[in-house]
Amino acid sequence: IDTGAYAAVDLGASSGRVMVGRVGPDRLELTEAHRFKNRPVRTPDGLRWDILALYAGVLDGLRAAGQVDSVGVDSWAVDHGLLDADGVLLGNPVHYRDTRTEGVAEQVWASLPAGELYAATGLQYAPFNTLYQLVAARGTAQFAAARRLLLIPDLLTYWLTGEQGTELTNASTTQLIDPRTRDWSREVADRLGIDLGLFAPLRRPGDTAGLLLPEVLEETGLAGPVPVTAVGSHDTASAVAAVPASGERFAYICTGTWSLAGLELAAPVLSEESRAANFTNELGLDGTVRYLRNIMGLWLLQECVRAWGDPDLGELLREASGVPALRSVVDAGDAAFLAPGRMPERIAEACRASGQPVPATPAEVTRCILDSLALAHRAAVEQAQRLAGHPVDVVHVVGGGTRNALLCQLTADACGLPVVAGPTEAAALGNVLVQARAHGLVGDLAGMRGLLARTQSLTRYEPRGDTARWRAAAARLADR
Ligand code: LFR
Repeated sequence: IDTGAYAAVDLGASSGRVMVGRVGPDRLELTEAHRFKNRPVRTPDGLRWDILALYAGVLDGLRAAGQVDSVGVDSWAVDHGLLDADGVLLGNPVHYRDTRTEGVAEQVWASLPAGELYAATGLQYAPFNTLYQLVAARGTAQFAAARRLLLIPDLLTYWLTGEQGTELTNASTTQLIDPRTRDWSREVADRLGIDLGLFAPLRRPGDTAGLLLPEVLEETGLAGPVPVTAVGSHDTASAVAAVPASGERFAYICTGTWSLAGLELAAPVLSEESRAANFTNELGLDGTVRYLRNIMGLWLLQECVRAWGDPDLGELLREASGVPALRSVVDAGDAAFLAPGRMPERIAEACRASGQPVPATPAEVTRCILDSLALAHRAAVEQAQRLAGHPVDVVHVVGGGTRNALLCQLTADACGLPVVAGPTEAAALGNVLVQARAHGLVGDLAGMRGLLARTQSLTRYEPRGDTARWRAAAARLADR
């Protein structure tokens, strides 16, 4: 056989989808079988993922997908479910934007200084890293009853197959993995009193995770056996795998709710300078390191659009393109924008506090957000090259933000580099390609990328002059 069909379950912060990828020697086609909303729920206990609704969406999607050769699951990182001694889920997984981790990092650093933690794990500071979530959960009745922790894709894989594992790329976002050995950091776990026995054994992209259970086959109408293949289960790992680059001199920006901007490296960068710049060393496919920075991304715009009662996005972007550039910018890397709610007000406050004109209309706020994102992209791409000693000639933009032509053009302008935008469904494509590879249909990472470059539609944006203006704006922002 020289073609295969693979179902990619790809869960994002605002929607989930099940895509079917058909792969052959010169063929890579992706169709959407099912898309469903991911609607987090605020209860008196905090912000929670509606995991059963997500799982129901996965089952509906597999039914709609029809017969496939394998299934792979990816989602956002760090979050997890806790299971009791019988393997039963203890409550709804906590959302990484929940406030329970406020102040926890400082508490952790008192026993394990931030510098040592970075040297051991290479992970950027983010309040929601699994490590801080675990420390926040300590002392709760739920945590006392927990015998196993499964990251979101691993939890869904467990429900689909009955098998427990911890996929490596996503495990690297827990802040309990040493990026040099690509294995658990016993030292960090011991010093913080975290029992690594909570975690199921590591598995790597390409490993077989199990077979769909009889009740899943019945529910979805699929004929067994259907294997579930471990993929880069961190959505960003799958998206980076699907960057259609050739060679090594490229930066990438995975856009969506977040912008994840950086480089693919052969080894982690664990310097103090890198820590101060808040770059992370997450693990990618085939021994690679995803050296990148988390930028708030289109979350800023999504939250404004929600506050404005969902106006037409196309119209809003058209108007925003007519607003003068760089009038006011905010730090799109600032964790102050992490929590949901009141986003237009919070952006206005940030502009006022820094003595800039306060954007008034939705078009002005939108322009402020896109200029700010472009500047944050510029800073990340520029600093990553410097800190890693790894120069680039092109910036690949993948993910949902590729649909936003204004953002792509502004990113090219700000970086002073050509932007190649696409594919949009990068995470699903990376997921599919790792499954296809496990079944012998594509070669190494370079082979996967070659296939993407030949089959996917990509748009190129050349930088438009005026780099001095962006440089000056970047310097202003850095000085604040
Ligand atoms: C993107 C992403 C980022 C991660 C954030 C929270 O979807 O996976 O890589 O930092 O979500 O999990």
